[in-house]
Formats: sequence, C-alpha cells, structure tokens
Amino acid sequence: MTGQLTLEAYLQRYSETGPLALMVSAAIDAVATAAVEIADLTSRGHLSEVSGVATGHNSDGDLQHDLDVRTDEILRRYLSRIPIAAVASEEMREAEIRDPSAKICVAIDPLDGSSNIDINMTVGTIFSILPAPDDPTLAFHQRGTAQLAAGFVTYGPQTSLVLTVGEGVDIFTLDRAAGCFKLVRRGVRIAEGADEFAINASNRRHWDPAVRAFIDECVAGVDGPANRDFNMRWIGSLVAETLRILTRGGVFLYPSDARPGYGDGRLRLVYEAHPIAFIVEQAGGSASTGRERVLELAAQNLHQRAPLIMGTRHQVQRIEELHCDPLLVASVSAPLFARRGFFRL
Ligand code: FDP
Repeated sequence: MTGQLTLEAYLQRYSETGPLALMVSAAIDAVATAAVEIADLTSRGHLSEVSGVATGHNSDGDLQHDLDVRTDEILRRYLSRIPIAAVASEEMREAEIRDPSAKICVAIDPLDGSSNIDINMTVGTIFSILPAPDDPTLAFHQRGTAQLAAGFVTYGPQTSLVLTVGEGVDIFTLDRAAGCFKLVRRGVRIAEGADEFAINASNRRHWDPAVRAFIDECVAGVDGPANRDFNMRWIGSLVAETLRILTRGGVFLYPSDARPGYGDGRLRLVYEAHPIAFIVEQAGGSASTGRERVLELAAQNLHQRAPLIMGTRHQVQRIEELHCDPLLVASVSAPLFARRGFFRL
C-alpha cells in the first residue's frame, strides 16, 4: 500500500512544479472525474438506458455503440470546464479548436474495447495530453515524444487509473465509498522475464513473415529457438491487455497485416498507440511498429492507424530483429507474397 494518497493530493503536489503542470493536472482531474461517472454507467449494464448496443458507425467507419457516444459526451463535458487549446476524440470527425491561448491539448478514446461491453468485460478510457503548438490545428500532428502526460482508466472488477506525467507510471484505484481515486502502485516496472504473448491469432494468414516467425517461436516453446514455453492471452481490449502487461509483463501485438485497410494495423496513433507507448516506455518496456519506435511517429491525420507491438523490452527487440532479418525481408518483397503481389490484392 502507498499510504492511500488520493489522486487529488498527488495532482496538487505535481501542479506545484510549474504552470504547465498545473494545466496538465486540471486535465487529468477532469478525465478522472468523468471516469467516476463512466464507471457507474458501465457497471449498470442493462439497468441503464445505455448498455452498449451498436447504434451505427463513427466517422472513421468503426462500429459505434450507445456507450461510445455517451462516454464521449461525459468526457467532453468535464474537459469543457478547463482551458484547452484543442480536443480530439475517436468519436469526432475532426479535432475541435477551443481556446487558442490555452497551453495544452487533449486526445481521448472515450471507451476503448467497447465491442466487449455486451459480455461484461473490461473496457476503458485512454487519454493523451500534449503541449499546444502555436498553430492549434497542428495539435495532433506532434510526435508521441511531445506528450506531457498520458493514461488510461479500466472499468473492470476494479476501476483503475494508470497514469504517467513522464516520471514513471503510477496506478490508482477508485474507492467507490469515498468517490475518489487512491494511489495503489507507485513506479510500476514491466517484468523482464515474462512469457505471455497477446495477438489476434485469427489473422495469422495475413501477418508479415516476421510476425509469423515470432509467434511460431512462442508456440514452439521449449522445442524452438526461444527454448522456453509461452502462454497466450487475447482479451480484445487494449486497456486490459496493457494493464496485464504492466502487472505481469509479456508482449502485445496489433501489427500491420495484409487485410485491406490494415496496412498500419488497427489501433489509432493519436489516442491509442501514442499514450500506451508513452506509458509502456515509462514503465521500462518498449513500443514499436516492428520497424520504428512508436513515439517517434507523428500523425498525418487524426484517425491515422499505427502498428503497435509493446511490452517487455527484450521481446519487442526480438520482433524488431525479425523485421530486419534479410531472409524474412526478402520473402516479403518476393512477388508472390508481397503486400500488393499476386496473393495480396
Ligand atoms: P474496440 O474496437 O472494441 O474498441 O481499439 C480497438 C480495439 O477494441 C482494442 O481495444 C482491441 O485490442 C482491438 O480493437 C481488438 O481488435 P480485433 O477485434 O481486431 O481483435
């Protein structure tokens, strides 16, 4: 235990470190306050008038549930109470420019993993806080390295807030009786020796040879080059997978693959891959596309996708090595197997 420091007291301390930290603290507090309301809403399921039924598609074509829409409204309502130069959400077509004199911008994925809501599985809210550039229309075209803070909330058996302000990763749990988050884990580090991997294996036939080679090594276990057995997990909820990796180590892959529209994987750079990569690196892990560090990428458009391979450092490194393997690289560019070759229309 950590002496039950509340998030409020934690943010008070952090906000005293400078005027920008004060603004960042206000944004984190707004997201956390919204999360208390969202935790209540998601926990009520069919007792609530919004229970996770699909209602249409968002501006980028993803299936949208009534809870996606409601959580977006809740978060934006709390964020509207503080000075923000620009706000972006998975549920918005374009970023909204608000107060050009404000010092920060906020990107959110209001309800990540929402396709799990109807089966009562963990879902979450992801957020990324960036400095406001002189031209606020460029707010969400910055590299991930520019992030001032990032975090996510998981709505599961417990409601947890995972947070980094660039000084390590701390985890808070919602004390429902007290109505506030309390610090439960400070300075989280990703375990090095973990042997769990997470990938949607139904896409195997679409993967690049490097990804296939890595997963084959894991599956081969003690009989293969890894010389040890692995276990597999796939929750289909990025926030839950990230919390598991922060807790037990291991590696998560949502790589690029050959399905139409999946050339950069599935996850969105600005409000999914960037904040998760920042958190993972702050916990001593790595986050890569397989070829480059995720935090070095800058989005060309708000809903741009990026491959995300993250977790225990040496496993991510192994996957990067395989992406550089000359034999595997040659097999990608061979005409029969190339992305746009004979078998990849
Ligand atoms: P969801 O669409 O349910 O919001 O962010 C997208 C995401 O969930 C991730 O949380 C999850 O890791 C991934 O999609 C699951 O994708 P697949 O269904 O392709 O496995």
